[in-house]
Amino acid sequence: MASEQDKDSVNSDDGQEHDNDHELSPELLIKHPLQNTWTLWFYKNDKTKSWTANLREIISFNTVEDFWALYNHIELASRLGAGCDYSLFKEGIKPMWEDDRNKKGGRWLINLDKKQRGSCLDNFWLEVVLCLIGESFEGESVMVNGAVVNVRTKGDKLAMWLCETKPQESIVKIGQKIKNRLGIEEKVIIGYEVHSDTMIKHGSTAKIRYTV
Ligand code: MGP
Repeated sequence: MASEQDKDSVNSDDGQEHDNDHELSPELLIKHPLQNTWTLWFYKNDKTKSWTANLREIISFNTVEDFWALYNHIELASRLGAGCDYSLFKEGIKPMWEDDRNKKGGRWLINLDKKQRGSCLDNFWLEVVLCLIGESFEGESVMVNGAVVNVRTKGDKLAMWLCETKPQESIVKIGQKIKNRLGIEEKVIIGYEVHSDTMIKHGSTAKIRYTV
């Protein structure tokens, strides 16, 4: 007959007995929920296809643990090919101007110079993503739809997409928060563009509505 001690012990492959007495606390078993479910999208620059056909929905997550599992599994932005994008948006919002929740909105745009791919791009993108999933914009978080990183030979870009263009006060507050969180120097000015302007821009810059 097995003794009490035998019942609480497990023989592993190595023939040694391991104590099975301690149950894992719920804190270790339960994943930490995020306030929103987020979807990662990937854009691969294939010139034979349309912009929309190049955009792929990858996966959605709604816990801290699932976010880190995903983040650790995918390539860093700096290692993506030229012309590729990552987008992270609230579930149900497509990372495109045409989506109903983007239509009236715009983006805070951070243009990086070529040297910054090595020094800033990955840290900035991670910080932007953590701002999103951590709902770092307090009362203004509801205005935030998602963010995009564009990997481009001419200079990479990061953008935070918002659902509105007004009120100015809220938009500017979000812009300031991004600037602070990324540690962007005061003298570096970033601008807010409205998607309806970006769509019809000629050349590389659209009309800037607000700056911080
Ligand atoms: P881009 O990928 O945002 O920037 O837009 P890129 O490659 O740096 O180019 P630049 O023009 O800003 O210098 C490139 C092109 O992709 C746009 O001109 C559109 O043709 C297309 N495109 C980009 N976005 C974000 C959208 C979108 O939301 N909807 C559609 N239909 N096309 C888009």
